[in-house]
Amino acid sequence: MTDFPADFVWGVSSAAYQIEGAWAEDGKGPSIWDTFSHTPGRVARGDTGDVACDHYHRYREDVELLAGLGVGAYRFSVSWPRWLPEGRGRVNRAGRDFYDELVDELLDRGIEPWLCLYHWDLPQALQDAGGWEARDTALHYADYAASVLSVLGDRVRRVAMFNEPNAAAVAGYLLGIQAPGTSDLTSFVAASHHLNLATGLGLQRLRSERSGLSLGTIVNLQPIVPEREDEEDRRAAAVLDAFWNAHHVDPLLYGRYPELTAGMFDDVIRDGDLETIAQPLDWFGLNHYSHHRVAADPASLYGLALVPPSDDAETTAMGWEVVPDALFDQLVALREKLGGVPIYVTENGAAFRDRVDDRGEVHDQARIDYLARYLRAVARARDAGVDVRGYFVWTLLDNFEWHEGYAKRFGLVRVDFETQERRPKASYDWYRRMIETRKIEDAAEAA
Ligand code: IFM
Repeated sequence: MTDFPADFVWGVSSAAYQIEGAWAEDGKGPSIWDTFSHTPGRVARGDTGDVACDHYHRYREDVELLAGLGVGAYRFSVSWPRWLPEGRGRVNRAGRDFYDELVDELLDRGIEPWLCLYHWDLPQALQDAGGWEARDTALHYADYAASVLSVLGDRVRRVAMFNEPNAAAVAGYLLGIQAPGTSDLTSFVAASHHLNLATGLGLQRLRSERSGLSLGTIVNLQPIVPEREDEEDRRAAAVLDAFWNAHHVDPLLYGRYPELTAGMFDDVIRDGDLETIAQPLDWFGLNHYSHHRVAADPASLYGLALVPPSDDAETTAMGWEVVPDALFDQLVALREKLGGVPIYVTENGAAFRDRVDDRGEVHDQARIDYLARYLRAVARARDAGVDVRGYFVWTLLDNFEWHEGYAKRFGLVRVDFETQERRPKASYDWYRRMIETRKIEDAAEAA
């Protein structure tokens, strides 16, 4: 049985700060992640993205790995401060040339570039002016988007406005565990709204300036499960569902915030904002890994607490429960919301404690199993009528996993961070075969 059609898009995803390194080279300005990771105590073991996978210098080798994998698509993000060191105004020629060459290299190898305009590395200069709490940041974002596409738009068709604005808002402004490290409800609400406003303004701007682009945006959606079926836990789940999922879906699709939390936004919404945000999308990107369990807890921040998976639950090295059915459920639920907008799974994957054997090889069967099971959930959703048109593994290379540093490895390719040697894991061969055959069973047998 063929599980996926010939035109199904197979890809991998990455993010600038997680792989590029060269943090202060060739005119790049600092980002909030440079500042955050250079602040003692913010990132595990004091890791920073200063060098990361040194992709800035080794991108040709990495494109070679992509070509060997046989992917038809590669999602990468542009570092805003590499393009515009001050966040606005002057374009950094070397930064622009880097992405220009990357795009050409991909196209030369028959790989479609999927360009994401924002994967969390806001220019520090804009943070100094208020970051996402400031409305002007959304206006600067639209200018930045237009600048990037005025150069790359002759070769790049697929553009994602944002990667996971919800994670940027929750982790960066509510929990303060990621850059810029703020933990405040008012800041969170303002940042959430301005991220949405930027999405709408960016979509409007690109549509008005260029034809032929395929514009979408990417949200990390995880079903929220109440620990107990009582009123308190159900309410806690509804709050988290609004904060995490609905704040970055409902305004885009319906031009409103969810009823439960809409009142929080009264002070930041200006006339016309919701209409600006609710722009048509050519596609929707779903990043998905697991679900969250939540319980009411009056003693915790915002009256709710995440419940860790039980001891006997199957988990990844991130402590995330392995629940392929949650991806199926999420896709089915999205179909209802999106109407006819096609879906791409723009991230799915797993960190495991990979073992390197005597020959330097990594037989990461756990990752292969995870990917195969989640892909079955995608195939089931397609059979159930959900219009899923592509799947991107997170990620090609082991890389800088944000506040967790380098210890959490998600890659299909092992990176030795001392030498920068890249070595494909067994999952790389598995995914290559999966792409070749489009049959999950065949691919699993080959592993
Ligand atoms: O590494 C991240 C990525 O940057 C955004 N989505 C989740 C991944 C794994 O945590």
